Amino acid sequence: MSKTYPPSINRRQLLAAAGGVAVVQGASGEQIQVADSTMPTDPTKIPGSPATPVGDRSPFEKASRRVLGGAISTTPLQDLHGSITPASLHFERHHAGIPAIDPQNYELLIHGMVERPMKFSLAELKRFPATTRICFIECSGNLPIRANAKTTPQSLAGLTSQSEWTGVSLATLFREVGIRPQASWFLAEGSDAAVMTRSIPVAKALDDAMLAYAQNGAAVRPAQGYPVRLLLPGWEGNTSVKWLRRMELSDRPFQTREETSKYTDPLKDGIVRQFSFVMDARSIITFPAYPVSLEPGWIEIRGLAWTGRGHITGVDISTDNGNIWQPAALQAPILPKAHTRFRYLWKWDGSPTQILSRALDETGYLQPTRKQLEAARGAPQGPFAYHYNPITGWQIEADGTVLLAPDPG
Ligand SMILES: Nc1nc2c(c(=O)[nH]1)N[C@H]1C(S)=C(S)[C@@H](COP(=O)(O)O)O[C@H]1N2
Ligand SMILES: [Mo]
Repeated sequence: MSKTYPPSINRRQLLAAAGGVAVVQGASGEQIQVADSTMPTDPTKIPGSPATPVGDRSPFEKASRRVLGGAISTTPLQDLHGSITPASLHFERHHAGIPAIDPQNYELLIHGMVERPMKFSLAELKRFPATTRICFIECSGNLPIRANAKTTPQSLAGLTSQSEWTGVSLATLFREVGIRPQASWFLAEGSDAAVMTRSIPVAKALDDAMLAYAQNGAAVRPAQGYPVRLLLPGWEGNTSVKWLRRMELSDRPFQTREETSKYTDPLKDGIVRQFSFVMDARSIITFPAYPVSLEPGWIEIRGLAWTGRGHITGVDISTDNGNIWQPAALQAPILPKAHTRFRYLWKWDGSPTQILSRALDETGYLQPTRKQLEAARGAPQGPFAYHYNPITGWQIEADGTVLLAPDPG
């Protein structure tokens, strides 16, 4: 379904309205009186529906995840505002389905190189001092390489979502069990049928890792790891093990399937990168994007930028195929390891062009072009690539059609 922007009569052009008649400004500045279809309808005298224990969205709202083959669903980035992803639209990635876990029977074991191996119930975890933070989770495979021109932001980058997570910091739990000085890695194991396991450096645990039992103020959703998931802010989604059942401390990584046969990145000359945990800076313009179609005039270019290394410090926009770059405005609060919304006001004159965005983070890392990325890492292999974050953008045709930009160099 394609929508046209800007709409022919918009709020800005509405000068006055009274008694069902509105005065609007015509294309050449003249004032026109029209029957006012832009005014709200009269308040009804018929009482509306009653209060309910759990709310639903308006039946007119259609934003939805796109389900790909049952094990993946993507967030409709183009339909969201602000920076929080509603839990019901958080992307999903599970290797063997969503297990049904009764929180009454939930137990977490921490053992290995610790003074006091311990099991924690959910209620015990909730008794520890709580911590809350907003951050994104992004799958490291968040870019279909063979995307065609009719690709939406959701298809291009819908494997990233953001929540406010609440739980207990891993440092607190590791103090409780008394991790030994030699313990430098730990295994995180899920209780799903995939028994997802990853080795994580203890340094990350002591830095900012947490066990999350709440998402956007409510219990973590089943798809996101109910009742408890590991949360490693800024690191590839795969390491945030869901339905967490066990953590084992060790003095070395465990070399699990998910870090040997998968989640490694081929580099040039047959070398493979392992334990590439941190997500690099990336940005995406979510409006305008396929499938909207534009009319010449003022347009607010909107999108999201994020980096696993800390704060986004800038987003540059080019509206001329990458020749000139101008800074976009960033929406506060700008949080570390979090989706940051950007906006850029642009007057489209009707000529075909490409609009592009590139993110800059606090370490000075600038989102690379595809050529720069491939010069450093080699071309991606297979239909998906991990940690593949080149500059992307949108091609705007003379008739206002918006398509994925073929290759913004
Ligand atoms: N136990 C378990 N944890 C898991 C997975 C899984 O299949 N099983 N998938 C991982 C992958 S690949 C990603 S990208 C994130 C996705 O988190 P989400 O589904 O909450 O978006 O969870 C990770 N944690
Ligand atoms: Mo993933």
